[in-house]
Amino acid sequence: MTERCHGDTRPPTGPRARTAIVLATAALLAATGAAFLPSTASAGTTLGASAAEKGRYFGTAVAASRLSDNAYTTILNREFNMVTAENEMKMNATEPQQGRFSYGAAEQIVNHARSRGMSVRGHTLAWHSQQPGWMESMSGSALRQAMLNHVTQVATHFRGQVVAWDVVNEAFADGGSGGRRDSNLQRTGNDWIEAAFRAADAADPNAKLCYNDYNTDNWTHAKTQGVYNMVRDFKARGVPIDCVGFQSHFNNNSPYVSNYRTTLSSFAALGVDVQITELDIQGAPANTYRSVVEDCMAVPRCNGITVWGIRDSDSWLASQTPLLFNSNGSKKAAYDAVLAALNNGSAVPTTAPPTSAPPTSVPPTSAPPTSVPPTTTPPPGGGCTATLQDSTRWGDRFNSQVTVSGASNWSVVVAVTPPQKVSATWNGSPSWDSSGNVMTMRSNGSGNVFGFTTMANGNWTRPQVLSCTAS
Ligand code: G2I
Repeated sequence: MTERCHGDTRPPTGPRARTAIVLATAALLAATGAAFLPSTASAGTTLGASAAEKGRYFGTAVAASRLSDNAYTTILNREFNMVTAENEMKMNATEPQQGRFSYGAAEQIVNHARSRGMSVRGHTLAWHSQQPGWMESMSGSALRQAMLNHVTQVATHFRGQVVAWDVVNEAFADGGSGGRRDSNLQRTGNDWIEAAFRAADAADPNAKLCYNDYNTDNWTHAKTQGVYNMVRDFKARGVPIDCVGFQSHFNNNSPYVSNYRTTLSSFAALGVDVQITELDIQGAPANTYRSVVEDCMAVPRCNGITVWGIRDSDSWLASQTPLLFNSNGSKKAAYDAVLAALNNGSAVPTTAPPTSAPPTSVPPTSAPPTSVPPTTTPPPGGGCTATLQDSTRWGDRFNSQVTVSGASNWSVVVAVTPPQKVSATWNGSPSWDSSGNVMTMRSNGSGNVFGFTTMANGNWTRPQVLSCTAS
C-alpha cells in the first residue's frame, strides 16, 4: 500500500519508505481515533477559501485558450484553488506524434495556477478516447509499451507540479455488465490499468494516483460496483492507487441520487481518497448542488470538488447551463448554495504529522492551534500591521491566517521555510519570488484577513511575516 501527501513536492523516495510513513500515520490515527474538528460554520467568501478552511479544495476545469479572457481569469483567480486542464494534458495533446511530446498549452495552465497558489490535478494519462492518431491504430504489446512510455514521460515531466493524476480514465463499460469497456488498451490485457498505475507510481511517487470515471455515482449501478471491486482488489494486492475520481456529470438521464454519499463513503472505506472531479448538473438546481457538496463534506476522505468549467458559456454542455456562474460571470443561486454548504460542512480530520518526520519547531497537535500566540510584524513604518495566527493542522499541511490592521489596501510579505510550499491561498492576490518561498499577498477587496495552506514537507516551522506595507 502506498499513499502520498497531497501537494507534496519532496523529491521522490522509494515506495517502501512511503509505506512506512503511512503505516505509522495510520497506526497513530487508529490509536487516537480520528480527531474531527467541530463543524462550526466558517465564513469563507470564495469557494477555494471556504474549502481550504475545511482542509479540502475547490477546483475547476480550465481551457488554455480562455486564459486571455479577463472576465474568466478574474473568477478563476478569485474563487478556485485547484485546476484541471480540460483537454491540454490528454494523450493527443501531450504526445501528438509518437515519442514527440508537446507540453506548451498544459504548461500555460500549470504556470497560471501554481504562480497563484493553486494546485493542479492532472487529467489524464491513459484513456481509450482522445488518443493521438498514431496510438489509435496500434494494438498488442506495441500499444502496451507506447502507453506505458506515455505515462512515464508525462508523469515525469510534471513531477512535483501535479498533486493528483487521473492515471486511467473511463475504463469501465456502461450498462449492466459491471465489466471493462472494450478498447484497444483493454485488448492489450486486463492488467493494463494496474500496469499504468505502477508506471505512474515509479515516475511520480508523490502524486496521488486516481482512477476516474462517470456514471459511477449511483451505488446500486453495476458500473459503480465494477469499479469498487477493482479498487478493492488493487488495495488488497498493493497496486499503488490513492484515490477515485467521480466525474459526476448529472443530467436528466443520469441524475443525482441520494445514495451518492453511500458511494463516496464506501469507496473511502477501502482506504482511498475520493474526489468529485468534473461536476456539472443540468440546469444547475441549487438544491442538488447543495446535496452534492454536503455529501462530500460528510465523508472525511472526500478531499475536493472540481466543477467542469467556470461560466455556463465555458461548459462542454453550455446549452444545459450546468455551472455555478452565468455566461456574464455573475454568481448563480447554485453558487450561493455551494458556498453555504462548504462553510457549514465539517473539516477533514486532523492528524499528527508523520512520525518519521517529527516537527522541528512546533509541538505536536496536542496543543490546540489557538494556544500558540500569534506573531505580529515587528518592523514599523510600513503603515500597517500584519498578525499571523496558526489555524488548522493536518498530517501533511497546515493553514495560517493573517490579519492586517491600519490599512485597507496593503501588501504583506510572508516567508515559508524550505522545503515547505504554499499550496493554496484565499482572500488576497499572491505573487512569488523566484525561490517560491517568499509570497507577497496584496489586498483584493476581500477584507483584511487572508489565509494560506502550507505543505509542511517535514518542516513545521511557522511561516514568518516579513513586512506589511500600506498602498
Ligand atoms: O466529455 C466531458 C468530459 C467527460 N470526462 C472526461 C473529460 O475529459 C471530458 O471532457 C471533455 C471536454 O470538456 C471537451 O472540451 O472532453 C471532450 C472530448 O472528449 C472535449 O471536447 C473536445 C472536442 O471533442 C474537440 O472537438 C475539441 O477540439 O474539445 C476539444 C477542444 O476544445
